[in-house]
Amino acid sequence: MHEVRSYCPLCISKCGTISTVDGGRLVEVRPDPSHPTAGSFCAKGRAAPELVHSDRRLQVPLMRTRPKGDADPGWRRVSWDEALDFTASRLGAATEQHGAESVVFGVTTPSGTAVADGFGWIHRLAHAFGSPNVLFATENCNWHKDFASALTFGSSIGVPDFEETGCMLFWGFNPSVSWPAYAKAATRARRRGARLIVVDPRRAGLAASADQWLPVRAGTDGILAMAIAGCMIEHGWYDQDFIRRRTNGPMLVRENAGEAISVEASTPIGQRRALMVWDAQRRRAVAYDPVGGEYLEEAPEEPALFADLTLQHQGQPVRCSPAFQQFADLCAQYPPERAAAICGVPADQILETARLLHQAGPVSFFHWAGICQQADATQTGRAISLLYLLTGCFGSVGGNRHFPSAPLNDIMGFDLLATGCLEQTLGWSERPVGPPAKGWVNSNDFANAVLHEEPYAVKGLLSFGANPLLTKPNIPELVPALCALDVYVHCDLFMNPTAAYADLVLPVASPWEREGVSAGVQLGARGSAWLQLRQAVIPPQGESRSDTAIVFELAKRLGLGDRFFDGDQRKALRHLVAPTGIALETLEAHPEGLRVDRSPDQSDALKRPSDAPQRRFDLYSESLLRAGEAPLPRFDGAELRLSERFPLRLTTAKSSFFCHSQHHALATLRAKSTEPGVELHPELARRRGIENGDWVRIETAVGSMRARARLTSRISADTVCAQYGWWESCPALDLPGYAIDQSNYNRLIAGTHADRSSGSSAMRGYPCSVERESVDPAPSACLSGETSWAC
Ligand SMILES: Nc1nc2c(c(=O)[nH]1)N[C@H]1C(S)=C(S)[C@@H](COP(=O)(O)OP(=O)(O)OC[C@H]3O[C@@H](n4cnc5c(=O)[nH]c(N)nc54)[C@H](O)[C@@H]3O)O[C@H]1N2
Ligand SMILES: Nc1nc2c(c(=O)[nH]1)N[C@H]1C(S)=C(S)[C@@H](COP(=O)(O)OP(=O)(O)OC[C@H]3O[C@@H](n4cnc5c(=O)[nH]c(N)nc54)[C@H](O)[C@@H]3O)O[C@H]1N2
Ligand code: SF4
Ligand SMILES: [Mo]
Repeated sequence: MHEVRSYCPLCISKCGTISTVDGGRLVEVRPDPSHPTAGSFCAKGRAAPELVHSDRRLQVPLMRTRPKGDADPGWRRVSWDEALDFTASRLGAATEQHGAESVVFGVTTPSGTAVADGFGWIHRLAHAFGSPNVLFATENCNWHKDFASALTFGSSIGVPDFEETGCMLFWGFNPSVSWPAYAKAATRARRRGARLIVVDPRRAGLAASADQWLPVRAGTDGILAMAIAGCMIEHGWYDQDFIRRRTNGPMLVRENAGEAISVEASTPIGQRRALMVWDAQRRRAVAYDPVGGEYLEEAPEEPALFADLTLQHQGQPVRCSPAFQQFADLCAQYPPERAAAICGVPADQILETARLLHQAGPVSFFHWAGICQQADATQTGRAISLLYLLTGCFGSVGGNRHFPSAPLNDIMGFDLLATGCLEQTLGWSERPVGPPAKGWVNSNDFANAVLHEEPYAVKGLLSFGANPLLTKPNIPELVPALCALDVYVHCDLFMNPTAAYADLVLPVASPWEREGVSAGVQLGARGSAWLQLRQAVIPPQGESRSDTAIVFELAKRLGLGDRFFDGDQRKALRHLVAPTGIALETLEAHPEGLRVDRSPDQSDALKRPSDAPQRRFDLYSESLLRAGEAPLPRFDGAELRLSERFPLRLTTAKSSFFCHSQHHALATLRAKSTEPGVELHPELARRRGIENGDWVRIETAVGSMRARARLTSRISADTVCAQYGWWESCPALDLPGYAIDQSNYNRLIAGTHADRSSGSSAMRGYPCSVERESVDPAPSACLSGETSWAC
């Protein structure tokens, strides 16, 4: 029996752990209090031995022998050689006939699985292969906090400086469930007096003791953010100096958020496009060079934030005003009372929240999936970001910051794509500033390309995890698309309803059977600089192999070995950590991790606009304007409308005991949450004749699901919060599974209701109805879930 210090890789929290191994078996995983995650932990981490030694683990490669859609796929055990040869030759054939982009590579989420270990290599394989297309749930997951935030900040939203913050704003983010290390850090901040504001239709987690819990009606967040921002502006509760100096708020823009007024000007390094700012004292417009970050004539003492102007521009009179004023005007459309009627948050709370943000700083903030799954996700994220700009705290002590992390080599392999190839990504032409800009494809575009060859044919899918039939909204198109593929290879620890459509399923080693590198846990200076090599503590179960090993083997067979260190994973690992200056052997000798502080010249801080003094934050987004979107947040009717038939707002949230559609077969976890549940307010339930524990049917215009009613007054009265991800049975507890059209939340959502700029689907705020089921759903053949896959 021995113990190994490590971290749990099952979710974003990456809690420090100590694993106990006995006779080749993982017997216990417990928290490591000395790790930067400070002893955070959860039931899933504790259940890791059950996951690792589950008798449902895939043990050998399985080849389909019967047609897709047949209830019995007729899985045949094949050797790895046969499996890898099959994969390489079928992917090769698709490329020969239809081009490399006809093969899509899939990947599950690194925030809710351990696929982070292979994430970079999987992308590298796609790119070396010549396909830009990676099917990845980013648009509903991390896009808006990590990438769409660049539309405002030029970077991700960064991390809250928990140690110094005066006030935390959590918007559609419940770390008590989704990121225990953050919940712990936030709780510590609370103990030393930091204030907390939570915007969530449910009073979940830390919201229970927040200074302000804003019970927003699901899907109406953008308007709420504008209303709070409006109060701050009206009362002067914002950092005017920051807006003047650090944002493009003073830039003059044609009225109604048209183009910025620009002129060609000569700068120290040549002719460049300059923007104009109004100097109120001298009553004249002054040119400003946005690239150089300086005024091209005498800088105004106080650049105007408000001014209604008519300027002569290119010989024409042009009506314009500072971008900030136009933002203020848009906010003023939502005075607290009006916003209260739309969002369900009382007007006095909107005002109090504005006051708190002004008085209790420095303010830090975080938003996540509550925002990322809305029909207006990009504009909503922008509205929250602009509200945050008003506090003036981005990048400063106690605000949101980018702490340096250990530098790793970039292995994603974008440089391997031929010129023009990335632009071929499915969805690029519709969403040039969205996930396709990084090669990430959503399930709508994937299904469309398979079924209709638009914009070109897709014939192959090689997926590393993921279960889109339970996690994506367009199941009616996805099922036929999966059936229509020439080749679908799925690599996973477990069989799942999506993998059941594969031609070949490959067994993946669990994270306790393989290595992984973590470059930081996004917690303060110490946590961000924490570099840790997670070592395998037991051998791969059965014939399973790590994702990375599968990638490296396939690369060799595809003739791409030279891009993958000729299959030498150890060399690859050395390459990955080389920029840290720390030898692999040193990392191995420190399984608990070590802090890697970078000298300033190593720091990539200057690459981050938030830290580069000359770069201004984009209060007004020219990138969105160029992409045909609103450069200042607007919410003109894109939100989903309620109706008499569907008068309630449907939403969803993560479970403490499961990640998405995983883990439901693990007895200790399933025992804590036995059936798909739906949270309802008692008042709403009473009106519908629903009692606690009743089965209810939730219905939308496109589908329905069954769930068990859980009455709670900790939810906004007309929001319905149902669980997702239910399919798997748990024989150990004699609990059933569910067919994909039975208790599948995502059957309730139309794939077409999506954010224009990111493609995020409207899984939050969807119009629905709820009725009591007259009869309890009897266990039926299809309740076995796992075996009834029909095409
Ligand atoms: N236990 C567990 N942890 C996980 C995961 C998991 O599946 N299980 N998944 C990981 C992944 S991939 C992700 S992306 C993160 C996500 O982490 P979070 O964003 O924290 O997760 P969610 O629970 O989806 O959403 C957060 C909150 O948004 C609220 N919400 C719902 N609708 C709305 C709305 O319309 N507006 C607002 N303002 N709030 C709303 C929900 O009630 C919920 O409390 O969690 C990661 N961690
Ligand atoms: N209704 C609703 N739908 C949602 C969400 C929601 O909040 N509500 N959240 C969305 C979000 S934020 C996300 S990120 C997506 C997630 O969507 P998916 O990526 O489809 O996630 P999972 O359902 O967790 O499926 C993960 C699969 O990958 C496998 N797996 C786990 N670890 C590994 C590994 O290391 N390697 C390999 N090869 N496989 C592995 C698991 O066994 C499982 O089969 O779901 C989205 N869907
Ligand atoms: S929160 Fe749970 S699942 Fe996530 S890393 Fe920590 S122990 Fe693992
Ligand atoms: Mo996610």
